[in-house]
Amino acid sequence: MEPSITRAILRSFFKKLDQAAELDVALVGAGPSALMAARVLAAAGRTVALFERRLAPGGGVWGGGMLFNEVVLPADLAPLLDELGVAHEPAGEGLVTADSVELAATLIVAARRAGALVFNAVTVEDLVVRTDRVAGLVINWAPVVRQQMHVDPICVAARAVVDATGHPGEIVRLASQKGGLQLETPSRGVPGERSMWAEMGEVAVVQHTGRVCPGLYVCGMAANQVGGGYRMGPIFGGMLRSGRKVAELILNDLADA
Ligand code: 48H
Repeated sequence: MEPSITRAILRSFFKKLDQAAELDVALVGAGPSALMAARVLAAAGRTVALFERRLAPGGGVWGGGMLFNEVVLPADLAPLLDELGVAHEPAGEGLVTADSVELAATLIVAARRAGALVFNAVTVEDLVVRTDRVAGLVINWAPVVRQQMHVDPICVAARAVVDATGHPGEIVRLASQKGGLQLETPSRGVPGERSMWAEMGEVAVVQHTGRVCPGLYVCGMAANQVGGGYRMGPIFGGMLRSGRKVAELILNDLADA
């Protein structure tokens, strides 16, 4: 039986990897904004994959606020939580709370069930570029990168790449520094996020979500790196809205192309 188990895993895994070799959308990171975006894009029929360096997708949701495993969301997102099946409780001031483990797990399942491929323990270490655009991702096993093994990566092509790497905003920096691409951001660079101002940060993260150069988009905390927005702490409405916004922009752009 053991050979059958091995072959079953290999066949199924390589079928997924083969599908990911040429994608409509490749998302770097699988935090809340990326998971939300992947769900919307996959539900619209696009081929989508998430590449996440950690073993567990979900990004910063699991830990709630300072490891108190609850997160806060604006009450107007209660219908979305109901649609996803995430329990929530009123918390005053137009807010609700939700169990962070339930939210993280649900966002992962929702993205998968919509048809998004998930590659965990995979680090995006570089971009595939052409003269004027981003054309794909350079990927390697996260433990290989962490151990600094001298192992060449492989690539996946994508019509749209999304930097959803959270606070570091790694991919946009790579595009401008190493890829030599001209950023369309207001500062033409990456000014970095600002200190805590929850209300402003929640709005800014959605405002700064969008295209940064042909083929490359940014969402979630990485968008605040690019736009110089405030941070907001453990309130996740902006992340979910940002993911939805980037997905809708990409769907429009791909339809026009
Ligand atoms: C593969 C990578 C790579 C790489 C990073 O940080 P995240 O949860 O992302 P967002 O932006 O959807 O959500 C941000 C939120 O969790 C948060 O931090 C908030 C609201 N902070 C507010 C505040 O004030 O602090 O997830 C990003 C994911 C992580 O899982 C990384 O491991 C992964 O991206 N990642 N994966 N290749 N090069 N870089």
